[in-house]
Amino acid sequence: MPRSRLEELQLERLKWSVDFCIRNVPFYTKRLGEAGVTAEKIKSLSDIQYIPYTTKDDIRDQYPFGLFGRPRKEIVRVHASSGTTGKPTVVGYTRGDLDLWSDCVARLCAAVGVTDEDMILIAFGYGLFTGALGLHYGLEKLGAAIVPASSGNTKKQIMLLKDFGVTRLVSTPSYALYMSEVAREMGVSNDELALRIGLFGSEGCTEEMRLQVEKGFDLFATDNYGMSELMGPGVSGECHLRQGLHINEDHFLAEIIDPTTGEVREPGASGELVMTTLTREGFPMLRYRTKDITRLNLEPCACGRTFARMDKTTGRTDDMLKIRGVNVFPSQIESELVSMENIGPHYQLVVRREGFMDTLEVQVELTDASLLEDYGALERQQRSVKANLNTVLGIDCKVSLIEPKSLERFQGKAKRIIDLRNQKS
Ligand code: DLL
Repeated sequence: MPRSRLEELQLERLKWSVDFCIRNVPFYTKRLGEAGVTAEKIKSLSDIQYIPYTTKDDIRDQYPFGLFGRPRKEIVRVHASSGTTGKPTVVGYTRGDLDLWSDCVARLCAAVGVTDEDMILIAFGYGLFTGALGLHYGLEKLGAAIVPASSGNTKKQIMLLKDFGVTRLVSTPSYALYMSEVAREMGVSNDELALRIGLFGSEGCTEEMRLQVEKGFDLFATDNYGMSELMGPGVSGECHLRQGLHINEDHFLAEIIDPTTGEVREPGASGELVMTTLTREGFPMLRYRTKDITRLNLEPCACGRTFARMDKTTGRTDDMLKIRGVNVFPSQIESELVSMENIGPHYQLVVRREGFMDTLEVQVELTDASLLEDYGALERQQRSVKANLNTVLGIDCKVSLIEPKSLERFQGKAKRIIDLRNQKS
């Protein structure tokens, strides 16, 4: 669809969504009433700027079902995102929403070449998390054979990959990395597996880390983005060319804003992604602040798709560490660590408060334990990691090189930051 036609469709759907929210969600009736916004007043896509943002706090305040757009009778599924503190974010789906969700996911999976010939193992945890069931129904729509393994019991997963001739793997990139480690420990080589493509997502992964994941299983790794508040997976994903993640723009309207001032930025500028759902009924969202940092590219992709593409996210606004006044994104550290020799892709960041100063300790595994016996070599390695990080981050940090396989492995989203700043010592 040419962009001009797509934008007409988005405008039509934006008016529908605004009207739907005003009529069905008391929170929006009040919010939009106060802002003086009605569907009739929206004449162009840029008029979206008059709609106030919706935030995670707004969702929390309406816990559990206050933002649902349809009565309970019409809700046929509920999911929730875990959230590290407090109550989860609960989202609802009508039958129509589920149908559109599987369309959105199927579309993105087809874009990386999934067909009905594929045998696909889903190693996302089945449950309230949207990842597993979202991919499940999307892939089923394409006619692929699904192995709903869920996460955990990694040895069994490897056995299934091998015995079933699984061709595609669905998981977080960090779990795929761990699975490949376990496969080696079990003596299973990549030649014994039929894995060709990994459909990864749900967490950040730098290009450097992606290379490690690809090496682990000798496959082609693609990235999928989404969030429970908007639907789950199926919001955007890479095609086989991997030149950005195609946003399903007929269902979502994307904007980029300055995370500090809230001002809308021009396409091409980096900032916080704000999303509006255009077709959802169970849980419609107007201008939801995702906290994810990315950039939009409106140029058509060489694959022929005309939807805007977003860059792989570089982090979340709330992931950013402020160490002695300097902003540090974990992804910067990951890029640096993973591209250095002798140290492994597994790392952890520990932030502490010592006196009035914040300190950062970077713990990273050595790839080869024998280095631990050569004190001189170990010290040289440590100095070079420290110097590299210092140059990239502009702050001094402590570097601890540790034994291979000593850091925690993850079966879902990796948790690499340990922030001890608010703990009493
Ligand atoms: O993680 C939905 C999902 C499942 C997407 C499976 C893709 C595949 P939540 O648990 O609500 O939903 O977490 C959403 O995870 O705001 C991002 O910060 C992060 N995230 C999701 N996908 C990516 C990605 C699912 N590809 C939050 N790259 C989002 C970086 C991602 N971060």
